[in-house]
Amino acid sequence: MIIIGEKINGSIPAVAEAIAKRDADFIKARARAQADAGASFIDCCASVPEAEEVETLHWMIDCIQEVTDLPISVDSPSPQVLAQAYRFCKKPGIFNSVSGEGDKIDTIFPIMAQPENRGWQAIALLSDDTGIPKCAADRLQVFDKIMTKAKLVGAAVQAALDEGCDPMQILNEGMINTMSVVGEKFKNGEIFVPEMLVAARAMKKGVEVLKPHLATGSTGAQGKVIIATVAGDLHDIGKNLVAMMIESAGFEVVDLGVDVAADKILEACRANPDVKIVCLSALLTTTMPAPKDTVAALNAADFRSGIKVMVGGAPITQDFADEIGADGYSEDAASAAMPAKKLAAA
Ligand code: B1M
Repeated sequence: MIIIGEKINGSIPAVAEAIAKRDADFIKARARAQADAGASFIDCCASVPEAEEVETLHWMIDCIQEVTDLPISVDSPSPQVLAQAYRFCKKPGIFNSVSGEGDKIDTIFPIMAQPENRGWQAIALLSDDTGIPKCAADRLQVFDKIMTKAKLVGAAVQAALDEGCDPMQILNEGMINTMSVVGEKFKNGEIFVPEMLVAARAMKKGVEVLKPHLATGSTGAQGKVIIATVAGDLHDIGKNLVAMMIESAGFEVVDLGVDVAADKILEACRANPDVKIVCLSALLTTTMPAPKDTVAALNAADFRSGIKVMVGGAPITQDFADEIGADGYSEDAASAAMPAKKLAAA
């Protein structure tokens, strides 16, 4: 967890007084107290008229850096002020903040993109020129706009491709392995669901850049596949990669999305009588019963002899696949096409 100490802010009357009197001991004492209390960053906000802000922040940042080497969260509503004040910091800290508003992103992101500013982070507020969105979906739209501007992941993937890295290596080592780190951090309580969501969105952006280099385009000649993440499960990155690889191997893929109940899968099979394989992805130990139930429902269907069922996902094993009566299993997306081809030909 990141703790940002917010006690050095000119909107607090005692701090405003200390700033006006240039009482360095007061600011230093607050910085020290927050460091001792376990802060990861010390926020520094002047809350003075903009004309005085850079000079004031300079003085405050110097005071803080005299007593602690914690990184600083440079806090101002003005991107122009942030663009000057961050230079007073001895080590990378946080730009507090950017948002979809005005020229904030366009001012701050190019600074962060400079190689000498590696390590600087930004707090992104999910508001824009229309104000604070009323619902979560609209906030996420602002988030997407900010991430698109940041082009962080896509640019990093593109840079690796430009340097001649193998696309499969970028996917496996750069992206899937990173997701394991995200998973570990979540398990250890260091990050929470929103951070996992951000990581998932970043991964999707990266996969978009990678896709033309991994997938060769589908002819559909191998037949039709229905793919879904099982009921109760919202994880779709692995499923999407499997779909991409299978499609690339010549299959036509009907993707039913996430959290797909058995009856929906049966319905889709009836609507696609030429389907050859049903692919089920499950990521949670708690959703492992869902592929079992789905296979059972498919086994009871009159069309079962005409289709094959393949399962996969982190908690799924070959033994589990055999136990629930699935016809095929694959450990990862890269090797999913092979059993799919075999099943389609059987
Ligand atoms: Co969640 N999540 N998550 N999560 N999440 C895991 C899976 C977890 C391992 C993290 C952890 O605790 N270490 C853990 C599961 C623990 C368990 O069951 N034992 C977990 C949990 C607990 C949860 C929630 C319950 C958290 C909560 O709310 N308290 C919640 C559940 C929501 C739900 O589904 N109902 C939840 C939510 C989420 C987000 C929505 C925030 C997000 C998913 C967003 C999205 O997918 N659009 C998310 C994420 C990102 C993860 C981690 C960090 C990454 C998953 C991922 O995309 N991996 C994950 C930790 C981890 O994986 N290490 C975690 C990369 C992807 C390429 O790998 O999906 O395994 P994967 O796919 C692989 C193979 O499995 C295989 O191919 C791919 C590789 O090539 N494969 C198949 C997959 N499907 C296949 C099908 C096949 C063949 C192969 O044939 C048909």
